[in-house]
Amino acid sequence: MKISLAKSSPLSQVNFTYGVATAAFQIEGAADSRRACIWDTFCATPDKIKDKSDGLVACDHYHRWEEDLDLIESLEVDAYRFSISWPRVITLNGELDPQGVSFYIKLLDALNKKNIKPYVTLYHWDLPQHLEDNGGWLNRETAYHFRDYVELITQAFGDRVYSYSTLNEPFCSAYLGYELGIHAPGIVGKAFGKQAAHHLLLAHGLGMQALAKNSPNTLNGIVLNVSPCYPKTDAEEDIKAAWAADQNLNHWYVMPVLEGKYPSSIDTLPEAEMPPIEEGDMDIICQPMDYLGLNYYTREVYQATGENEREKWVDESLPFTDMGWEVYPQGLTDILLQLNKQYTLPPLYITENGAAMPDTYANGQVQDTNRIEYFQGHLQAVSDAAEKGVDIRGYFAWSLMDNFEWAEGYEKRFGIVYVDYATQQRTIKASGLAYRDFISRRHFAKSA
Ligand code: IFM
Repeated sequence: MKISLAKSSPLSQVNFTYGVATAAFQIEGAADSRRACIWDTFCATPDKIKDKSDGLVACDHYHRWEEDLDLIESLEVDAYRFSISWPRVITLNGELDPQGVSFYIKLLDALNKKNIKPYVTLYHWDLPQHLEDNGGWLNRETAYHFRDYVELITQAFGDRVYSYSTLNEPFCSAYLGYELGIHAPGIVGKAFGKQAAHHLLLAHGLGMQALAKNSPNTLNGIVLNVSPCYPKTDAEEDIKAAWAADQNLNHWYVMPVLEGKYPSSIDTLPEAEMPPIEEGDMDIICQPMDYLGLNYYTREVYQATGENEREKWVDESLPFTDMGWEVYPQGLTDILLQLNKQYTLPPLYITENGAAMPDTYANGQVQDTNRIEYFQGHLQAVSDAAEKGVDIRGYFAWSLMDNFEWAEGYEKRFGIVYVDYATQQRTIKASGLAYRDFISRRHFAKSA
């Protein structure tokens, strides 16, 4: 099965960037050569991770990075998006750790040598544990520690990076980590979620300022997870429920970074849940950005269950991924069009899109046709939005390889490369081959 788009699609043009993405904690392992982060602590807490696993070894990428880079090169992608482990590069005293920094410098140099553009995420959820011990994202100071880390690491990396993003999915860090407590650090409380979110957004703004100063020539932005929120019915209560979810998930992050204010749903918050906004914060949060990265996996449908209460509804007739998420490509077109209508957007990148599927490895192969269909549908959805005028410059498949899927452990496989965790052998799945062929046909079109 092939992935294909019309030759006339904006996504078929040679200057459209295709990549694969990963994150440090999910693939690196080698925990003994860095300081602890909140996910180490969370994994060591009973009953937090479904398969009781952890990130100590993961895909052992720290030791196998050269092999992994060859794999990335063989996929013929233009770009590789990966994150820096903050606790690997910064010591307890806030200084650069030469060993940690040298790991990433080698990686960056090798990527540049192979002509693969490095898209570097500065924070993908692995907060140093010593900062959590001091309050983590509930403590305003953490935003300033982030800025200091960005200052130092950008100086160390020099001109090796093509693009930086400050944070990956602050909604998940704040909501899953500090409100629901199902991600690290496992804190529960409505007010905590909004407090953490505000400090994460502040960290983004301070990080952008540091990037503008130290790295003005890279593409600098943020990566947000977005899902369109639909009402289950036309009933007023369901429409309100979907609106509230949309404000909380999408606009709570998009609006501050682009317009320097929280959405109007802030007026519905009880005093105790108000974010701790200090004078000047919103101006810091709203910095000029070279791009906005959007991660999309599925849509959300809501029905009201009471005054200001809602629950998610799923359409059982749709296909589902192994995460139990509806496969709904139209949602990606919808959210891109909605955001484009409401905001003056910088150029967009789809920085993550992909699916966990119940893969089976047999005779040296993984025939993941369902994942190929997922990519086909979603690439077409991006193309549809681009044809309607949304400025989208790139697409990254999540993920390069199977890895540690947070609270789900290793049982959910998002990779286009299969990882046998017992031997660490990597095998390109049928979806990886299809993605490679799709990308290379476009390159071929260039030279033909
Ligand atoms: O694995 C995660 C990733 O770390 C962040 N975005 C969503 C992915 C799938 O759940």
